[in-house]
Amino acid sequence: MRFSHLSFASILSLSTLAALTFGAFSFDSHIAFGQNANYDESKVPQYVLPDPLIAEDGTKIDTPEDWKNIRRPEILKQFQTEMFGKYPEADLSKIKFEEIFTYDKFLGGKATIKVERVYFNAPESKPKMDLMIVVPNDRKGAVPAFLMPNFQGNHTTNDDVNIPVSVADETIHNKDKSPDEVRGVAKSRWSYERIVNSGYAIATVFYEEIDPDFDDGFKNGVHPLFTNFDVESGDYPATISAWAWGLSRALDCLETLPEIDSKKVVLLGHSRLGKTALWCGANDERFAGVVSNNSGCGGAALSRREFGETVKRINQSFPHWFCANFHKYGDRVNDLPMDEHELIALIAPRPVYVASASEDLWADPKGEFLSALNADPVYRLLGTDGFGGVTEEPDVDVSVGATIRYHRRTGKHDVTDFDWEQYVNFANSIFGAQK
Ligand code: GTR
Repeated sequence: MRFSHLSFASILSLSTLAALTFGAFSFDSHIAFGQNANYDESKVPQYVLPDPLIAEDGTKIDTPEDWKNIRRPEILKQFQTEMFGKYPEADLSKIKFEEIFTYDKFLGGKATIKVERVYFNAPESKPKMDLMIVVPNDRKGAVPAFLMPNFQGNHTTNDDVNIPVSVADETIHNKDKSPDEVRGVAKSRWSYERIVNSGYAIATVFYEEIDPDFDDGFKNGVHPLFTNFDVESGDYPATISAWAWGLSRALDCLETLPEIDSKKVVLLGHSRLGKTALWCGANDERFAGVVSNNSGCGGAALSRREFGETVKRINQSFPHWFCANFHKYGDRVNDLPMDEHELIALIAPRPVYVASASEDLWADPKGEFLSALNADPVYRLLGTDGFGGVTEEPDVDVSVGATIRYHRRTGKHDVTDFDWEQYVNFANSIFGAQK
């Protein structure tokens, strides 16, 4: 089956364009949005998406076995070779965990915070990351958990002064601010009360502790530890691959904690970390579910639509996120052997949630929806109910789908309590309600 954007075409309203002009900036986005980008649906080029169920040799894939043995490895290889680079390899015997902090009075005594320091190259003290875990105190046994990396440090996710400061050695965020100035600044993105009251744990880590978010030729962070890294190759593990690998190590750590049911961990990421969550979930099949929050270009949004942020633009702005081979596709996205619906398909049959925001046109909400839709045939082949019969973009603030879910929240590029309400429901649909 071939898909074209034409069947889903719609014209953006003037009010949406106005919202874009004035509303699409967020603090963790450090380039000016929108310049020279296309936001006109009628100017989306015609394209044909690669069919996830046709193998490179033209064979139709029509059994779960052929998906698993033939097509899935092909698509995974395409993403590794042409986009994110190889998935990192390193000596995992060097990874060590050390509990450095516990505090059982979080949220007025409802939850315990634990911080596990993850050394990536023990006995060296660096690089390292501090994984903060929030666990409900009224749990009866091991609880399911969310894992969501943060943009500015663990202490920015809540006002509680007891939360230890986590700071990367090199960072683009809050370089000139003291930890106390930024404590709690991102708290609106962290619905700890809702999560804990619903019976879930949540773990978080400052993403720049894994790999700093700037282009230094891959010398800092965890890159020196990768045994399959060669900067001369076109498919070296770039920075998104490094962050993804770090999140896999966070899951290794969660596996050692008796209070966490580590077979029930949902990986969640926002924006560049939404791209990371999808890529990590595609490679690391231990994650029970994946949530892409406003991941946009290089995440859930179809590259071939060239709406909002494009492959060309993202490679210019963030050359370190993707491997060198991806940079070749700026002016020829139709030559990509894959598109982003297939990144979602790599997560199948595990549940996946794609979330957009109505004013976040830079991330192309429609392109994110179409990825979810076009991953459906793979989910169905694997015996799930896929997108649950959804074919049209839903109204704003309505969560739709089944094993693949989607919503377009009213508002900007962000993570809000509305989003969290949907993610807790999503986790309940996978694991059963915890309360
Ligand atoms: C923007 C970038 C997006 C998105 C965002 C973010 O600057 O263009 O791809 O990742 O940053 O991470 O907040």
